[in-house]
Amino acid sequence: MTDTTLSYEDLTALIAGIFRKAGMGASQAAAMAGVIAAGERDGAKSHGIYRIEGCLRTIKAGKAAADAVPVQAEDDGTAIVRVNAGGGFAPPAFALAAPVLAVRARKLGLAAMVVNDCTHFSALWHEAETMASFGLATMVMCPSYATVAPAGGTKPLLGTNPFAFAWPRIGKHPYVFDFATSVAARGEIELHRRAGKPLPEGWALDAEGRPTTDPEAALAGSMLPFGDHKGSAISTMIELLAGIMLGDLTSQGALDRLGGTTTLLPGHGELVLAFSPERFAAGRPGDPTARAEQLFEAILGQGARLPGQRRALARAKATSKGITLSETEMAQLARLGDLGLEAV
Ligand code: NDP
Ligand code: PYC
Repeated sequence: MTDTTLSYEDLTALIAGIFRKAGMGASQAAAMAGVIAAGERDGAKSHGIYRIEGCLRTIKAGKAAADAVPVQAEDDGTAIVRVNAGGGFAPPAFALAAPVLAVRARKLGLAAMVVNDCTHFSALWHEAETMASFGLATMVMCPSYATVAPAGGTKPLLGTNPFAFAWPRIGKHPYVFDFATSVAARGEIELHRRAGKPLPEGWALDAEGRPTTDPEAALAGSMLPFGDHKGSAISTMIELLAGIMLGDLTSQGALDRLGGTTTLLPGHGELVLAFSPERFAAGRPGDPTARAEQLFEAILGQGARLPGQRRALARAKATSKGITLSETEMAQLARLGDLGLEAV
């Protein structure tokens, strides 16, 4: 098997071509491709190229609109910046409203982006890092589809509901954490299934509510929240804030909208909260940027690593040496590019 090594830009162009073939406009395809290529570049494979097929299947099933153009709601000058993805994917909607959110958060100290009617398939660190690049501390969250049992329960109800946070750092990769509120992302279960590997214990229950390490049984049963009642409560908070509060679907609603299948990607809303550390700290002693660096140094000083550090290293390596894909992966990209929606 011969591997192929590509630059981030070349991989982005290759993926954008696939989405163009599937009916997307140039800017939408570029936003989608950038996020997926970034997953490969940063060693975040659960949200890399393997997600493309799911996106195409969701378009083909009529559950996401390839030709949707996101629309920003009329600006009412408040802290809420609203963008409707029009039934399309989240990355083009986020790309449209991110600069507006940055200006609003700097002006008011705190502002929120509400994305409605989007299909969200990607890792959230992309959104968090983008806002940190504007010098803003950021929280991002969205529901998913009902695949996770609440702590103490045995049936899927909550989503894998990702939650990300970024703190901007001058001249350094921001402090970013980003995780599913389930023990693992569903993408990880699918990657274990494809590799024929058992799951670690404690990740999932089978359809009868018994603990399982079989990925097939886990996909048919329910995943578990991380940290028992703690992850379960954070996941529920995400259903409330980024589902119900936004007048959009919960994870159960997103699953129902798909007719109960998780082979397609879920449609719902997304919430991005951006904070200006300078505005919050104004008039108080100490510079928040310098104080944050002292905290990071203290963490590192104990031999611990910062979240986001592994991705930053993977990115640095991919930027200098390229992104390596297997022959099978390259063949699949070629097939998707040739056949478009016919491939799925
Ligand atoms: P991981 O468990 O892989 O990583 C969680 C976070 O913890 C990362 O920020 C990671 O940083 C950090 N981390 C890991 N190990 C350490 C360590 N030893 N010390 C310090 N920090 C550490 O994430 P998940 O599998 O839970 O989620 C993977 C992705 O799936 C996320 O990007 C999430 O957004 C996405 N997702 C998307 C969904 C959607 O609906 N769109 C649903 C669910 C998940 P680093 O990256 O540097 O290793
Ligand atoms: O990995 O859990 C996941 C996921 C669901 C939707 C997008 N990613």
